[in-house]
Amino acid sequence: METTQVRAQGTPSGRLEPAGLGAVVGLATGAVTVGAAELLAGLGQRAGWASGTPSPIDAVGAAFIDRAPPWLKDFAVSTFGTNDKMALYVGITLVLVLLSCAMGVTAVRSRRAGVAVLLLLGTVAAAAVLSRPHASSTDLVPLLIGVVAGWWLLTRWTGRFVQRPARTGSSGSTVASREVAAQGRSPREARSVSSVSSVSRRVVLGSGLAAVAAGAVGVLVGRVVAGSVRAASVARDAFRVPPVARRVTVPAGADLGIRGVTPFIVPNAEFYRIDTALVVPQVDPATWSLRVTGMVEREITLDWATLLSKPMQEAMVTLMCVSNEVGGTLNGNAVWTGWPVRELLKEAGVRPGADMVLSTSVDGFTAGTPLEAMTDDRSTLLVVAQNGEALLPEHGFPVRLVVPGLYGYVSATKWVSELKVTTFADDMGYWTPRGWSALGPVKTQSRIDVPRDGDTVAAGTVAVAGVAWAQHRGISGVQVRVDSGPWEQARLGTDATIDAWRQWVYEWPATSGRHTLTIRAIDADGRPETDKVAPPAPDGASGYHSIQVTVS
Ligand SMILES: Nc1nc2c(c(=O)[nH]1)N[C@H]1C(S)=C(S)[C@@H](COP(=O)(O)O)O[C@H]1N2
Ligand SMILES: [Mo]
Repeated sequence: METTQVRAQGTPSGRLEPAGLGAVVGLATGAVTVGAAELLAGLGQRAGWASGTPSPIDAVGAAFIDRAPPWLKDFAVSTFGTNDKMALYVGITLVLVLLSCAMGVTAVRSRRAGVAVLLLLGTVAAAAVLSRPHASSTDLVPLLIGVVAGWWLLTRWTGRFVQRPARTGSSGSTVASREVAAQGRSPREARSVSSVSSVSRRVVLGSGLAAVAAGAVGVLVGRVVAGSVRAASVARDAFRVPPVARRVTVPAGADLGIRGVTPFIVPNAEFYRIDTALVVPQVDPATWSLRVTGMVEREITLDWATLLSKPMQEAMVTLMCVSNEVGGTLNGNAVWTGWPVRELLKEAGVRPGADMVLSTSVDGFTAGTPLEAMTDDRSTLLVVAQNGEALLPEHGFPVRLVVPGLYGYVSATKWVSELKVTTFADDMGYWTPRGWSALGPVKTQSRIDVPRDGDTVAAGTVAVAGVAWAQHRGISGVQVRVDSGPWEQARLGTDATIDAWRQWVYEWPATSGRHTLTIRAIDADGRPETDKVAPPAPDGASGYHSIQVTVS
């Protein structure tokens, strides 16, 4: 009977080897498990019963990021830049595909061992889900259901497509083993593996593909549903920037208007993004609050309405990532609107002995900022708007910190939910135990935006231009050196504030040949940036930015 069916569906030789069958069964199982879990996780986030990170992919990815050594973060950011999260997703997918195949191949040999692999992977994912901030046991429900679905499929398929070796000698000649024997293999070989039953390759591949497709749809729908958590996006759309008591304006000539140079004010949609959040936290301002805790006279809980009722200020501040390589673009300048943190700390009353404020994000990220930078007269703000618009979700909606003069990893907490007044002796920000310096003042640096490294330009006057920064100290000069010639002064854009970068341009009389262009910035105290070459870790890259161009 089965033989006829097979012949009718495909060529007699159209069967899968046990390994191939195992791979298909494994992929199908993996896809159904993950697809079901991701779909339910998305629904759970949308419906609001999930409190932490119910998506096993996101939980494993986030747990991985938290455990990644500094060199790996460095490598990821320098290789993939702000696409580092996409790279992680691709990596997770590849690993899942490999592990699923291995699980299936195991299951074809021993169903029990296959199920054991599935349960082991499920346990690892469960541990990741439970390790995320705000995790609750309900976050495990999607994964549990996914694993049960996978278990069912794995058992059913290995039962259907794989014939167990018979227990007694007499019934050893199953349909399948006769089939395999008919294929020219010895009966011994047919008995040694749990033999593959006579289902055509087409049936197996067809149902395998259907399962993988169903799993992929589950993942996609789950992500779309989770990404559109309504309360947060509705509130963001409805947000109007509150009236501002102190405004800043961009002085004429701050932007030199040179093609190819980073705009003096970077549009929000183009602003660099760096964070450990694999999934952008969706924070509903109605439920958001900021707690001030630790070494204070009185703890304060600040809600959204109260924050918006405070006298708001604008400040122009260039944000800067410590992972930026020399010549890199992990920085951006914007006008931020917010309420000064020192006013909030004044209300709370800082107790003597404190020297640090540990800010915490809803996703568990923390930054340790020197207390001084939060209480002195600089424009350290609890920010609600960037360039006159609500913060984008990926830049910290509804509220983030911006502190002039410090790298983002020790200051610029997005989705901020707590400020703990404490000491460097007692507390550490997220990156400090991961190999980064506890203190992160921005280093004086400069970058050539045009021409680009490797460009060919025409002889004559060439505009060499870019940006220079020394946040909270200010830039007083930029110098350009052609090959090993003398340092020449570049022309600077108008100074807006010591907290922002300055554009610069040097009209280079370019002569034909290959040339090296090197620049250095001078801060407002007259100190040139260091030529000492250093990698980003532990406290920021340094060394002159230099490019090669050919003049034709
Ligand atoms: N919650 C949270 N805030 C964070 C981070 C983070 O990982 N999580 N990264 C910091 C770092 S390292 C930088 S450089 C800035 C980047 O801010 P942006 O993404 O708005 O440019 O955010 C800071 N705030
Ligand atoms: Mo950063």
